[in-house]
Amino acid sequence: MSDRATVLMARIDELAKFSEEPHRLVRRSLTPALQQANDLVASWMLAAGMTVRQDAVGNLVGTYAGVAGASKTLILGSHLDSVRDAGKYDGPLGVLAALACVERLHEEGQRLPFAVEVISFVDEEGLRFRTSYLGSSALAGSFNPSWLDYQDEQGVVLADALRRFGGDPADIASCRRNSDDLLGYCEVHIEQGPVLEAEDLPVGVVDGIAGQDRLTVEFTGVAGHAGTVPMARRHDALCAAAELVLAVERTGQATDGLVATMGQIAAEPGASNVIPGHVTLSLDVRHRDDAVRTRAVAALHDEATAIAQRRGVHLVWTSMQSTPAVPCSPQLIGRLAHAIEELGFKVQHLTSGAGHDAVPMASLTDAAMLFVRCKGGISHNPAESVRLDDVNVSLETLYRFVLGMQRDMAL
Ligand code: HGY
Ligand code: MN
Ligand code: MN
Repeated sequence: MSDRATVLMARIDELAKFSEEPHRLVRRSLTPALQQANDLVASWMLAAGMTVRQDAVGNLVGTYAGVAGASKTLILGSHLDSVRDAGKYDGPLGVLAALACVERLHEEGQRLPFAVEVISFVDEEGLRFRTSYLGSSALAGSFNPSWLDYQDEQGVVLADALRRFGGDPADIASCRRNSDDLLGYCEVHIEQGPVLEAEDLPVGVVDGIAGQDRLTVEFTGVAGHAGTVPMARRHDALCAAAELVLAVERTGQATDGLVATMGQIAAEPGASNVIPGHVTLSLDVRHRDDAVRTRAVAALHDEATAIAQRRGVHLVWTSMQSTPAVPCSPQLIGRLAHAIEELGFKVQHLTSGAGHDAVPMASLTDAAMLFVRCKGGISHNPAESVRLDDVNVSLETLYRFVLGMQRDMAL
């Protein structure tokens, strides 16, 4: 067992201390907590012989130069932002695995015929502004300028948060990368599912990533006195929302391979003796087949419209972001599979229901993901955990994958 895995696990614990809340891990994008995490990772990058910068959209970018004249770059990375009450491996495992790979190259005095970049993308989860992939979208050229006007729960506008973070909303175009300059992108990530544990395998290769729609749904009814408005005369926005939540669950259950979730809800004015006049919900719909997902979203919109009409409330249905399902690169999948076989493990292929920065990156360059077994498949939960020996296998796999890129370039 290399002590790189042990070092990585200790670093995971150090990063987990950077949170916006004292008793649970919440590290939203463009916050001081994320800056602290970026600064610590940047110090490790510098010690590994990398140059370090934060780009205009807030991505942390470490570069390990190739041999003189190297013109291409292999990007490795993941994200350091988190969901609310998060586990500590979702994202940081990938950033630190990429860093460990470069540290090994540096310690062995290796320079490759290409540069290796380690990127911690600024907002993969989308917790703060409800749009995921802000950082990787900027690299891919798919950053939507309208996102700059999005506000967080405290009313902070994304553009202002970005400026405070040291970014430059007017210069996001400078983050865009040229596909011709890239060899590919590879991300190590916890599986966040049960397959590797069921197969008793440490790692697996991702064939494709499901598409997802993220929406905001608002019902506006009539606030009123809980003690005086007769039930038959109410336009209760929360009851309308409750009907939709169960309709979303029914649609997910009835459609093979579809997952649909309403994870956030806010009822206003939020008093026990006031009939809720306004409710805002989030809606997250995913499937590996874009047509199935699109049909499901349309059907749920129809259902929400019917509920609103029946209850005499007003509906606002807003798509925040829609990202297609993406296949991973067969070539890079093959390289990851080869590295796994060299280590003596069966190659397990997986589809990812979770979204990742590899989604926008797949529109820019060949993209691949290596999944690492996680206990019970649990994620987006403080109980998230991985085994040291599995982390060790992932580091060895990634290192062999990177050297394999060199070998193939020499051919
Ligand atoms: O929501 C997701 O799939 C990822 O965790 N951002
Ligand atoms: Mn993640
Ligand atoms: Mn996540």
